[in-house]
Amino acid sequence: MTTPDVRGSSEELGMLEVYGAPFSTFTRTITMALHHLQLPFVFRHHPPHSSEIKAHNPLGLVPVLVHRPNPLFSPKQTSHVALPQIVLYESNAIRRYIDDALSTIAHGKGNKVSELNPALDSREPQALLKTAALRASVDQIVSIASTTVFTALEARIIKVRQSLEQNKADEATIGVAVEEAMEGGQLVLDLLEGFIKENQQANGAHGDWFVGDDLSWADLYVYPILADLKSIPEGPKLLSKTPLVAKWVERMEAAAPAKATYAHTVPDMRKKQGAAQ
Ligand SMILES: N[C@@H](CCC(=O)N[C@@H](CS)C(=O)NCC(=O)O)C(=O)O
Repeated sequence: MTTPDVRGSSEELGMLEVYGAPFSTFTRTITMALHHLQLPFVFRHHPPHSSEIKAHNPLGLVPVLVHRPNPLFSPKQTSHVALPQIVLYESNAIRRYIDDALSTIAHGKGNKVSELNPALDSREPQALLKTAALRASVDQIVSIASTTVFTALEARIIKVRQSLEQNKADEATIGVAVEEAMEGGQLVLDLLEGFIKENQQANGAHGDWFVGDDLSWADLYVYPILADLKSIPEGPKLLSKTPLVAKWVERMEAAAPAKATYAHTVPDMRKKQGAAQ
């Protein structure tokens, strides 16, 4: 995973650190968002439950975001009152902080990047309802990705295969071990296919994303899981039945935030190890 040059930190932003592991899908969601917003951060590579993570998150889970609004090295510190360091864990809390604080700073810096939520249009009731529903759809997919999709694909298929491979199990054994979970995997991919289809029907050529006409948190929560899925033999089998999702994965993997966060992910490590794809 690339670490943008810390000298890119600005006085308005201070210093951002993400503690986590590149193989962690929740970590990748957050680092992809920061890359998209062109906000420089330092990546602190530590596995879940390590002492470095537990020092910030009693649950030991990654990612953790640390924001020092007034870094000691800031050459032009104007405030005499040092702002407290902000430590956040649970990607959803980090997401809110990025939306409410960091995204605003990114736009203040003149970064030409889109927001990660559809804008709320409150000029008239109909527009308000429509745009509020779109924003709620982003939250709906984020919630589904964090629970149902993560469990069905990451916990029941990807992690099972990875751990059996580590124990030198043969393909037949792995096939039997994940067989039952394949049906659940297909169900969640069908669900995701339905979201993209619905968005394409609503937005035509612009419906290439999960919600609305641009990249949103919905895409950033689903993508790391599907990137992992695509890198194991079960992935192409499942994705061949959901062509819209398969195309969306291709579009996402070609985008800058996915490329910037690829190193040391599950797909990267499998490729380097020559593991079954
Ligand atoms: N609800 C948490 C979930 C974070 C999470 O489960 N992270 C995984 C890595 S993707 C982890 O730390 N796993 C270690 C464990 O479950 O013990 C969030 O949204 O941040």
